[in-house]
Order: sequence, then C-alpha cells, then structure tokens
Amino acid sequence: MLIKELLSFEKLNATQKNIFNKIINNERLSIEEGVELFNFELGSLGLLANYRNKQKNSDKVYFNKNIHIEPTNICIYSCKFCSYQRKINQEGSWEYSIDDILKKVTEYKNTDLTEIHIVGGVHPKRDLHYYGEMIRGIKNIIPNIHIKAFTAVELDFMIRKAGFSLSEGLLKLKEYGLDSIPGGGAEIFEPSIRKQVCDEKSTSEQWLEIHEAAHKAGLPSNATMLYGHIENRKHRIEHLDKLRQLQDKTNGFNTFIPLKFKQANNSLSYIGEVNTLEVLKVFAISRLYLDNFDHIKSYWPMLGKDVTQIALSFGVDDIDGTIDDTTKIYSMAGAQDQKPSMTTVELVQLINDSGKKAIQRDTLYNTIKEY
Ligand code: V47
Ligand code: SF4
Repeated sequence: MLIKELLSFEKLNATQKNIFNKIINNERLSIEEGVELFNFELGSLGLLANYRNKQKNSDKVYFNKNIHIEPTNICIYSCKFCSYQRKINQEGSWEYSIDDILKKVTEYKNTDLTEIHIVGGVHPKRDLHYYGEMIRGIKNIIPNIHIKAFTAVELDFMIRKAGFSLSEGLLKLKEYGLDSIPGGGAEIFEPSIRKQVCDEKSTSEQWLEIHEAAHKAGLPSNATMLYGHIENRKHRIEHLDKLRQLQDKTNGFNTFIPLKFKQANNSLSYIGEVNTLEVLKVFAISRLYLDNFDHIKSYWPMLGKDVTQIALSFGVDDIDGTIDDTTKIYSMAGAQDQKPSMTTVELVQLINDSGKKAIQRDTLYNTIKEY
C-alpha cells in the first residue's frame, strides 16, 4: 500500500507497526498507543491524520461568520494560566452592560453573521437570569442568530447562583435562547495537574457532567484541552480518552479544539511555550485518537494564520470564523495578532492556498456556501 511506503513502514518498531495497522483498519487506539504516537515522525503523523481526516471530511475545511462577545473579564477565580481575569475595580477590568452588548449586536443586524460566541469571566454578581436576559435581548435584535455561549465553569456558577439544579438551569437557558455551548473550561482533566493550574473552579467531573447534561437537554457543545504547560503527553491522551468516552455516550460534541498554552502576563509564564512541531503533533494525534469526533478545530486567533494553514495538513478541518476583533483572551496572553479578524476572502484564500476546499458553515456544520 502506497501510504506504507510513504511513511517508511519498515523503519517503525513492532508497536508502531501495530498502531499503523489499527489506524488503517479503523480500529480504536488505546491510551498507551495514543502516547506512543508522539514518537512517530511528524511527517508520518501528518500523513495518517490527513488520511483519517479525508475519510471524515474529504477536502472540506469549514469556517463560519461569527463574532465573539466577552461581557466581562471580572472573575472570582484566579487560574494560573489566565492572563485575562481581573477583580472588581482592578485596573484593566471591564464589564459591559446588556445595553452595551445589544448596541454592538445591532451593528450586525441585516448582515450574514450566523453565530455569536459569548465567553467571559465568572462575575460574582451575575446569575443565569442576567445572562438569560442578555440572550433574549440579542435574539430580539437578530432572531435567527445561533448563540453559542458560556463555558461549563460559567454555567456551573450562574446556575447555582440562581438556585436551579443543573438540568433545570440548562433548560431555562435554552428557553431564553441558548443554542449550544463552547468548549472552554476543560483545561486538563488529570486531577493533580488541574489542582496545580486551576484548583478553585469546577472539577473535571463537573465539566463532563455539565456537558453530558447539556447534550441531554438538546444543547450540543464543543470540547477543548489546554496543553503545553505542566502536563505530560500521557495526561493529554487521558484527557482525550475522557472526551471520547462521553462522546460514545451522548454524541453531543461538534468539535474538539486543542488550545496551546500562551505564556504572556500570567503566573505560568516561566514555563515558556511548546513549539510548532508539538502543536502539529497534538492536532494529528487528536484527529487519530478521537475517532468519534467529526471535526478538529484550529483556533487561528491563538495560533496565528500561518500555523493554522499548516495544521490543515495535520488533521484539522475547521478554522473557526471571521471573529471580527472582538476577543481579548489570547491577545492578553501574548498572541501575535492583537486585533484578530479575517474577512471571508482572506479565510477562503488561506484554505484554498492549502489545497483544500473552503466551506462556509453554520454552527452545526450545515453548509451555507461552497467556495
Ligand atoms: O477555558 C485561557 C483558555 C479557554 C489561556 O468552543 C488559554 O468554539 C491558552 O473556550 N493560553 C476559553 N489558552 C476559550 C474557549 C474557546 C475558544 C475558541 C473557540 C471555542 C469554541 C472555545 O481559553 C479557557 C482556557 O482553556 N485559555 N488562558 C492561555 N494563557
Ligand atoms: Fe476565570 Fe476563566 Fe480566567 Fe479561570 S480561565 S481565571 S475561570 S476567566
């Protein structure tokens, strides 16, 4: 078989040959095999991940037209990797009112925007009803917009603050107009590492429980993993394994987004950042390990346009959206692009130049336009 020759099959050790055969035969990889994948040559991983991605998505690469709204960076927690959170009245803090947000949304009335992504800090004074009214207000202005909002960590707090159980709270938010949930707050599930980087907020079990309850309530979601800090490669695969198990149960995840730790202005700055080789390996291995996920996303405002374009040959089939310049979470952590935004023409060119086919999608991956 040609792919065997292309990745020098004969040079692989016995374990790696077995892994290769499992991938070609569409068999599920174990945690140990996932960890071993990090020892493959980068080019071989790219070939295998691209092969698997083509089976799932052919040459399609998806993007959507969206904006990000970050209502506040005031947060009761102090995650060690976070460059963004501030306390009430601290310099650099912001809290937009619902009116401020509705004014911003009105600018997008009568445009072809399809999604509004809302994520922020865990504000001590804002509960489910506050955010519910925000969602309702947005939908009054743009009734057909898809609202993907609030990480599991924000949901956990706002639902408890309003005195609801998890499932009641999610259903209430759905009534207000919530359509799906983004993937943030997952960080790294391994308990001892999670304790060291974000010991105050929702636990791994709670994150998984909230996504499971959301799927049950008819709210699809995304999943993330924050990597490249103090975790090791086994912790990453164990994290993917938990997501794969939940996806087997609910099939409620749309996409997986590995988030590379960015070092500027936070308490883990001393660690530095992993290089592009490691970033590409994580994408490829995620594509191979998460056999029940349809999509792997590279979030370009964090990684930059160049790395995102290369990632399209390492298992990635989604590059998020136009974003406008509405997100600060990565610019404050040192992302190159301090005002991230790409026009549709630029997004399409980035994809087409990589030899793939650009597809404008809605949040649920229905095709809106092929380029
Ligand atoms: O949970 C915080 C991460 C996440 C840093 O679902 C950092 O489509 C790197 O959820 N370096 C929030 N990462 C962002 C998020 C998201 C982003 C894009 C798309 C989607 C989606 C979701 O940002 C947090 C945390 O894991 N984060 N600080 C940092 N210094
Ligand atoms: Fe708060 Fe989220 Fe930052 Fe943690 S990552 S401190 S929960 S804003």
